[in-house]
Amino acid sequence: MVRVQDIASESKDTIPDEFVRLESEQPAATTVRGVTLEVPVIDVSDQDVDKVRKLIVAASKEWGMYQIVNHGIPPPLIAELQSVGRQFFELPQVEKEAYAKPAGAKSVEGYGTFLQKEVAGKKGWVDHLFHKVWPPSAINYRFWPRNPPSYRAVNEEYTKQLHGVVNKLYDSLSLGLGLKAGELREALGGDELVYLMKINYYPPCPRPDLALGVVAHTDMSSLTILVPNDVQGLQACRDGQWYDVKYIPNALVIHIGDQMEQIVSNGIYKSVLHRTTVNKDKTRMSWPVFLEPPADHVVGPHPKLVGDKNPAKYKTKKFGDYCYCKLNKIPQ
Ligand SMILES: O=C(O)CCC(=O)C(=O)O
Repeated sequence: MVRVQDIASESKDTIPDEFVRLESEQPAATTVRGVTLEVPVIDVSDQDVDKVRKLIVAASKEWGMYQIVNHGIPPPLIAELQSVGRQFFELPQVEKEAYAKPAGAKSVEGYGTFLQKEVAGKKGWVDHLFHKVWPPSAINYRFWPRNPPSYRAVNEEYTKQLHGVVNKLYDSLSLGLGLKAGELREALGGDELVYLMKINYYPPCPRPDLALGVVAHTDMSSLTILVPNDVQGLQACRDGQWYDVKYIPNALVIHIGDQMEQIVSNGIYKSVLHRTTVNKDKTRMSWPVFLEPPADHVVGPHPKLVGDKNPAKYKTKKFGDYCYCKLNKIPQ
């Protein structure tokens, strides 16, 4: 299997054709320059909890994306998470291939390239590693790197610290819909809610004007909590235009995903359309954790949010079926 990392190391001035995006997608032609999109930045340590909740709810309705600062996850832990992930991707290719997603596997877990079936056979300039980090019953350590040796301890500690942030966000979003604090989390899987870690590795690209990392998409998750490195690359779509999202050291980027928008909130919250660009000289990396219902968990508009005046706008179905349709571009 050829990885983008290999292609990048052999590409000096040009890139293979399959990485040249259609003109309608090329970042140079489609990015609004001179403007960094000011997605809301929310200080979640503010003692005024009502104010914080209202900011989270408003940002989830209007933007579907925001950054949270002073979230309580120690910056040295975030730096360690980045360091162990980077060390994995810097291992010799043969070592990384030991973690490759097995051919034909149903789960996305493992080291891989080219996840999506793309328009016109185009490819994204990115390799990735997926593995579940929570709940313990869902973890398959076969996909957790054993090298560097601290990889597991660091990821376990990050996951432990993430619970507080996750619960705070779900509770705020639940109250924002007029539900009780725990109800939204319960509707999305409760204690079985899956935390799926992904590491994106975007090697330097000689033609960042023509290529994309991850193509435009909304996440299938309910929420995504993302740590980027300091190389600019995340873009959000707002009113049909693409904008760079400002990098803020140690902030967590929050995306509202499809399960939150379409399913549980019946369209009240908005999932964000986003994509990533790549850099000519630097490696960009990111660590999204997708918060997903278990595959056989049935998700639909929350019964308390639908009625005669508010008919359900989305079908109720198993999360696994939702993903199958989305990945294979079958109408939901
Ligand atoms: O790298 C990023 O900042 C975003 C990654 C992303 O959207 C994804 O992996 O689905």
